[in-house]
Amino acid sequence: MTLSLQDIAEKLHTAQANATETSQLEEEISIDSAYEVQRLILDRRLAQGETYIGPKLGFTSKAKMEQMGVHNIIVGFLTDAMDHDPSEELSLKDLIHPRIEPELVFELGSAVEPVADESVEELAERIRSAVRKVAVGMEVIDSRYKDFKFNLADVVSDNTSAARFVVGQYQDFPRELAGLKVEFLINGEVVDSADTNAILGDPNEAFLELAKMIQKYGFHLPAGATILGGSMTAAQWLEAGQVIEARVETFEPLTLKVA
Ligand code: OOG
Repeated sequence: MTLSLQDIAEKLHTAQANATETSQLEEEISIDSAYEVQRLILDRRLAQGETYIGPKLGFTSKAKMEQMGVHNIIVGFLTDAMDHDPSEELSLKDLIHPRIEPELVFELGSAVEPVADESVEELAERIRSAVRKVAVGMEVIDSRYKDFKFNLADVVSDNTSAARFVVGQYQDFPRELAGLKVEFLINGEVVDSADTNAILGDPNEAFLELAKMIQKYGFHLPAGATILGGSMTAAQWLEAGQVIEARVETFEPLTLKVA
């Protein structure tokens, strides 16, 4: 049976809503079609009352590319329903097989819309200068696919596994972001470490990658948008009772308790 893009969106949306895993796509769809599926899922989430709050980048670090076997930068969407307050315990009840990863989070001061005939570098610079705040964050990813296995078209269709995110204390931007030490801890033990240059060799490059994806796929950047820059380390499985901590030099550490 060949599913239409609408059918694929429905299958993935239902898997997410019911927290049940589903099979990888049998259909060979193009990456453009996979972004179309993602938009159809966003339509469903907006129709159920969620609000779009910004884009997230994925596979901006070698650690993540190697862990998941996908070597292209991807973008997904975030909604208010994914925004978890880190002062509250995270329940795993509505998730399938969640993992967590440390990221940098940017907050836009003013909206950025692409304009005709602008170069990708110009758009990247406008995004960078619209960013007002930056924080340490953590993203909870929860692939809707069985065994957390996917190819590029699968993961783009599945809104890049986006599930939840938490944001630490915002700092003013611009500020120095390159070469800062990163530690990822579970129950007080360092389970992975990196530095912020794990993101594209310099986290400021995230704006260029985002600009490319916006010109290609039309992601919106409203005023106040939240942008996730992608994980700096491999992701870790989440389990009940854990205390997860992301530390990035010069920022307040961010802690999340799992219920
Ligand atoms: C896909 C999402 C990857 C990141 O930060 O690299 C991602 C996945 O690993 O399930 O968000």
